[in-house]
Amino acid sequence: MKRATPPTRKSDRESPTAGQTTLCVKSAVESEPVVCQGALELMPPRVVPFTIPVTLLLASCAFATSDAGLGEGHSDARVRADADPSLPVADAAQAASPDAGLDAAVTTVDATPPSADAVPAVTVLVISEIVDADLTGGLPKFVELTNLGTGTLDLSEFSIGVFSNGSFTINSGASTTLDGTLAPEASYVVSFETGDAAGSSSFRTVYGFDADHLGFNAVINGNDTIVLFLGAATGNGSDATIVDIYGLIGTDGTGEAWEYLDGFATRRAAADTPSPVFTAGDWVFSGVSALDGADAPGIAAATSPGTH
Ligand SMILES: [Ca+2]
Ligand SMILES: [Ca+2]
Ligand SMILES: [Ca+2]
Repeated sequence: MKRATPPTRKSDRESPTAGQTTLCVKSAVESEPVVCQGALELMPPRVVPFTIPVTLLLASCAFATSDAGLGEGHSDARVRADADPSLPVADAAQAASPDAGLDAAVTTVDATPPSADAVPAVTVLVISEIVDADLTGGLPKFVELTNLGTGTLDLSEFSIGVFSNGSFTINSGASTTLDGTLAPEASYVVSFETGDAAGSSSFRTVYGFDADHLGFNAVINGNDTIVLFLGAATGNGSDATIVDIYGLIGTDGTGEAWEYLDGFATRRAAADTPSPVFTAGDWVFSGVSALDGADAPGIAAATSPGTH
């Protein structure tokens, strides 16, 4: 007896042919995994069929509403030349319902926002020294940055945010953008001295020169976390990328190994890679009160702004 041939959906019947770069996005049964099917044409004449979970490609595809030649519920998608299969899903809802949001003639789905691993490879800017001394006003206070890469950096792309006393949000609500450029192996000093100015500051009294960046409020005093961002950050800093960090966000440094009250911390030379995760072993700590009562020459001898 002749057996009935089970019905097949159009996309199941169609075999990829040479010259096609079409992906068929199936949505007939919600419980079924959504896949892209099609063929990549390798200049002639080889054709390599493939089946890829669409969840890996949605972030990289440009979708069009053209259903020509396709059944109801199908859409035409073309792989962009710069498609990167490693990109995560941009919108889980879109993955669950492939036709959602396809009203426009062409909809490009953006990739997820930048994260820590999106920092350009050339960015090797690190926090290299933290100082909170003990002259009047608890000064000088500074953060030193060092370019450990091989290219000159545009510092206007970076900012510093302070998370005070265990806070989860940036002091004063926003990070402070830097300025100027920084050559390879050079260091840049940010002075935290309220009201300081070129030629006049506790920093200059101690070291004999001005810091590269003046005017930060004196908001660090030993228990505060300092974050170097790529981009300008607000709130909890999630709108920018953490390049490097000293301390832990949400942790009061009092009593922690990294506390620098009336003291300092110096990054080890071997710790030559910025990281959004703080590693205490990357640092040498003076310990609390190491600069208690130290005069200007004593502070200058123990610390080294501008040199890593
Ligand atoms: Ca101090
Ligand atoms: Ca503090
Ligand atoms: Ca230094």
